[in-house]
Amino acid sequence: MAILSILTVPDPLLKKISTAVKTVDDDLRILMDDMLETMYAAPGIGLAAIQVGRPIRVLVMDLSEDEAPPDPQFYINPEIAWVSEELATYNEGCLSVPEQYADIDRPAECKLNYLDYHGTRQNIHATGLFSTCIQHELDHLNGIVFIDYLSALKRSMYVRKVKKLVKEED
Ligand code: GNR
Ligand code: NI
Repeated sequence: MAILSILTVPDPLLKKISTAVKTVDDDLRILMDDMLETMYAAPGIGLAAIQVGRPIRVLVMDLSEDEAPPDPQFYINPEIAWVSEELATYNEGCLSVPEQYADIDRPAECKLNYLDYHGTRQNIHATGLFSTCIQHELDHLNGIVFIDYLSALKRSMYVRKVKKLVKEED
């Protein structure tokens, strides 16, 4: 396994629309395993392939509690089939916008179709943090980062802070 480097805003790749996966094979599973390791090391609760520079429709997530055993989840070609009218607000963060947070409203619940680690079709009904996180990850596949929901002024402030942070790191 390998830890991959995570792109941060304003990297133009983060605006790219990711393309559907054609075949679920061992090469893809190697990438998903590396993404999971990268996400755990960050640490984060979700990661989209575009965040490690691969514009394909693949996500990994793990929402297990700190003390609980790991619960890795893999989503390939996820599609939203339904969203609730009711919204929920969550103070979101993003590994591509390190150390910055903002309250974002999203549908409280959603249903999706996807392929799992083995390429088998699955349906799921997501609520709570799971619903928020999967919608945040799905946005990445469509070139959207949570700061895109903020005012232009706030967004540029967040980008400036991230640039400074990244500069201080090297
Ligand atoms: O680690 C993450 N935490 C988080 C918190 C609230 C809402 C969404 C997220 S996802 C984020 C990891 C990430 O950037 N995924 O794309
Ligand atoms: Ni993110």
